Amino acid sequence: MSKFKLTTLTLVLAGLCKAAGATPIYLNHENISVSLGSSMAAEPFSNRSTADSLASIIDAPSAEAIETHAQNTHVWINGGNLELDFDFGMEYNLTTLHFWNYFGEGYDVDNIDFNFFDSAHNLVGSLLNVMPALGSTALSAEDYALSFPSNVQYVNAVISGDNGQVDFNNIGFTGELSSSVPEPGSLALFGLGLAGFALSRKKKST
Ligand SMILES: [Ca+2]
Ligand SMILES: [Ca+2]
Repeated sequence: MSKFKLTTLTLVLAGLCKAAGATPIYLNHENISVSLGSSMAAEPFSNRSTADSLASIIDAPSAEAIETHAQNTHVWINGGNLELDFDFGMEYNLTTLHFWNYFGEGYDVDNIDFNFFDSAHNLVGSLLNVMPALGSTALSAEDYALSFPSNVQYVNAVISGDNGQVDFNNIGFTGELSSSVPEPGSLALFGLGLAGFALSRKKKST
């Protein structure tokens, strides 16, 4: 095999692996879970059960989703902070954080401290003193670019309001899987590429 062909094949392979690993994924109830942090009482929410409230935090279908503020879409703490622990199930290289805040100063979230951990629970990054903008009645997310690198499986968030009120609709994350496992589609493409490569070799040798 010539040096040129080997280089071409290596480039194709690298491209395929990169494409498979670099697909941005929106993380919500379909692929992550969220629970109350260790500082919380069992049923801290004023409007609904903990189970219903936690489900509502990660139920946005996409980062661009618009959600109307209603009893069954938002969460509310009256007189205290909300601490949450997110578990992604595996490590992601996060790129963006999305937050759907309440629309009035009397109940909205005024500060959030995020800490990010890898699968071994080592701290890999922080986003502290996030002061989200007010939402609107038909809420879209405010996006925060995350500059630290990678390998996040767990996120701890402490969410508070200046007046002891915490009210918001959703938290979401966008990231790429940290370990780039080639997907079946990419493997098939690679197989086709190999076949094509073998064919071209055969053609040229005759
Ligand atoms: Ca919601
Ligand atoms: Ca406020």
